[in-house]
Amino acid sequence: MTSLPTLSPSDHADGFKDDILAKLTLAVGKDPEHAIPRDWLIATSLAVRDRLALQWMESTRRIYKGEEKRVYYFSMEFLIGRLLIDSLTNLGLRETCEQALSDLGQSLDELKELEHDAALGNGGLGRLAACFLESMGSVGVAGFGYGIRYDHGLFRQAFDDGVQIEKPEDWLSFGNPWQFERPEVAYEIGFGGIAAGNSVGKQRRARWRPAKKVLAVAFDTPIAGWQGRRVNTLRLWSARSPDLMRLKEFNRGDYLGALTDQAEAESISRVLYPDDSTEIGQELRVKQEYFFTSASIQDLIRRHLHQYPNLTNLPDKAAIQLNDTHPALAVPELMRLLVDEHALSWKDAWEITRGCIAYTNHTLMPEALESWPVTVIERLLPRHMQIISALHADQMQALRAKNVDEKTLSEVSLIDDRDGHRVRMGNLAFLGSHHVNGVSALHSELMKETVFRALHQQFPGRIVNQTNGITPRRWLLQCNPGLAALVTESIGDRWIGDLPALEALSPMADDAAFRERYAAVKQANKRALAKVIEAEIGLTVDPSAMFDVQIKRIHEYKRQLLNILETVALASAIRAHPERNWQPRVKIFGGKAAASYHMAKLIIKLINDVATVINRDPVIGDRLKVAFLPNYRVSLAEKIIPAADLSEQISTAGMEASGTGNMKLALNGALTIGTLDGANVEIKEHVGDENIVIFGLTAEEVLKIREIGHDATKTVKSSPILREVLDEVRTGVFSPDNRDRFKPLVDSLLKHDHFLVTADFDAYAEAQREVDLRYGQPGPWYRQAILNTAHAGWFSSDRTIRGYARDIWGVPADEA
Ligand code: 26Q
Repeated sequence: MTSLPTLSPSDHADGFKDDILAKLTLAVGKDPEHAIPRDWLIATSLAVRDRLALQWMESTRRIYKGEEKRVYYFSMEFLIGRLLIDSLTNLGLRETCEQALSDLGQSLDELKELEHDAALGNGGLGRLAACFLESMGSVGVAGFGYGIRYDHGLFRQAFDDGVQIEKPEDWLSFGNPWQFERPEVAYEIGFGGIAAGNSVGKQRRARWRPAKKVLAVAFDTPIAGWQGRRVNTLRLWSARSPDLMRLKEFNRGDYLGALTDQAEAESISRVLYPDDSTEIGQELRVKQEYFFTSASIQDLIRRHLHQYPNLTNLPDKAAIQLNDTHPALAVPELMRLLVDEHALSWKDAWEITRGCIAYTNHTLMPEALESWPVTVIERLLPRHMQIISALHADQMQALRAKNVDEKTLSEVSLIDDRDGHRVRMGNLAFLGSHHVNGVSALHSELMKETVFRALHQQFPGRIVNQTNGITPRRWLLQCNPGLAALVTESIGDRWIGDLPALEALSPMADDAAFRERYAAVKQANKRALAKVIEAEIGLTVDPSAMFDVQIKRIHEYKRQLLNILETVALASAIRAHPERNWQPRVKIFGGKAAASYHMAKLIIKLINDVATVINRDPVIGDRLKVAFLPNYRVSLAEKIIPAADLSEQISTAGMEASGTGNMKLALNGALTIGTLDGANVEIKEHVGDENIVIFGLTAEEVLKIREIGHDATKTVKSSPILREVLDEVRTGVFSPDNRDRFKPLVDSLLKHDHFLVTADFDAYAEAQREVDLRYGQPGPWYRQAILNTAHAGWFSSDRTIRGYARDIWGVPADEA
């Protein structure tokens, strides 16, 4: 069948050149003479898309013919970033395209910067979904991503006098060359109305007559796996009103009235919710969740029935993975379709549902576990509430028959009857799944001991672990071409599809010549980042200083506060003894706070204010600089990560489910300073105790301290350095314009310190001095940096996907 031509690069480049010119004229409608860079970008993307489409058709046909089991990854978020370099790399066309563009007087390096990030996600969970799609293609799993095509992705972050300002994001404003609109693939999604005739006989069949309907229209994006072996589909749903502009009203002259229905329907896919920490418009969030879940299930059922006579073999042909509880309505929706629409018995329907669905948990924090008021579900989805109630009754009956105690019953219940009645989405997802997984070894164990303790006892073996991973294509090959080239020259290119092959670099960690070349790559990356810092915030930094990086969402549990407080302490120490041999550092921060997360926004302001004071202190000079880069996003991560020397992974132990930035930074040769939390534990095991700096309380100690109550005031009293730092912050040293600005921050730290910042402060400061000592010896430093790269291979998302394929989905995957 169709395969990529393997012509010599220049011949190939000629063909590519013609294609780009054809796209520019015929699709973009521009004369090359007058085309602006963005026109060239679109023309190039369309030429790449053609090549992608051919491979895509082939993959789709192969899946269909082979009757392969399909994996459906349901996720509210896909944090894709840019696609041009990704597609070019995976199709093996990057150099060809570079050549073609340069023949046309254009530069791929410049054009690629014009592509908007597809920022359809908040952070780790969304980026994981994107890495998984790419890895499924790379290891030969027939994967489909299902999600929402938000008109507006995650807000853009700007700083106004150091305060975070949220600006609307508009990734579609210049069109999206990667998508294929499928107006013919559309499903009706109902809301409200009544569900009549529950428990018709034993089968509990019913008829739901929704009061309102919204259309879900499909948009497909092809996602290429490594070497284009397989191109999978990301199908995102966009909301439309089914009766465009209610013609009757329109004809009667009520133009605005006719448009309101349309506006209301379309609001469902208008904007991505920024994080869970906000008091959100609950109804709209539930509508979004049901909207994409229902459309996706209808779609996969239609596809199944196109190929097979009925739905009894659905679990053999379709695996549904729920990315957190956001799509947990898949459980009652699949039940509803099987029982009400396809006339299966309740019992058979339940077996099929549980046979298809599996659920990934990403958080243990009680406040982040989703639950919705029964009243809201009843109003929006009356039939689903009936089904949830019936499942609840079944579960209670089965457990009572086993004489399970009342405490366990209330823990495993689908309905929380404490503060008003609420549906617990975690328990619903757990009950409706054949497997439930955590995302790091520690996290999966803690799931069994905390949130899902009782459910784990009732269903032993259901919880499994699948430690997260990252795709080596984006997070080494594409973002760090210098290091990728050095690695390939040294050990060949096998690592790209088999990351553990990096292990072959280990012996070279002791080779002085190799170290120097590795160091030269890092230096070049740091010079490039220094330029970005200069351009973005006008700060000049010395590329030979240690680049110390904390990039992630701003959250109290991630403890950016710990980092900035220690920075304040370091600044004081430098000021007191400028004559000492200080190890120069640049503290680099990046990350967004949810718009209504007051404390997180205050931490951003504090970091920026501390930066202002430190950066202009002539006594401190180049010994310490602080740079908070605005609008952290995938494309900025791709510039920071290759330039990092030190990776800050300092969450309160037991709170970070896994982390994935920690893996990206280690792979690119940054040393981790971190707590024994999430996947840091496994990173330590892989890179070796001597190539990581661990400090602070363990998860077990955290649980214990919280039980007896942590006395922050006492801790601060016994730490003179911390006391001085907090005094400075509280008395307005960094906020001369408003001396009380950070008082609430310090007061809350002294009163609650829920995240144990004070408890870990001294240990953290000591660990930082250990890092300084190590950085002062370039030989040993680069040795450990190289060993981090060499030993990080296990954290490939290819490994993770093979794990899911084997333990959860029951589908074959290619060996490396
Ligand atoms: C929930 C309800 C209403 C509105 C928003 C939300 C919501 C949105 C996003 C809840 C959670 C999220 C995102 C969670 C997330 O990114 N978790 C991270 O997942 C990563 C991948 O497994 C882990 O590595 C991180 O440790 C975890 O924090």
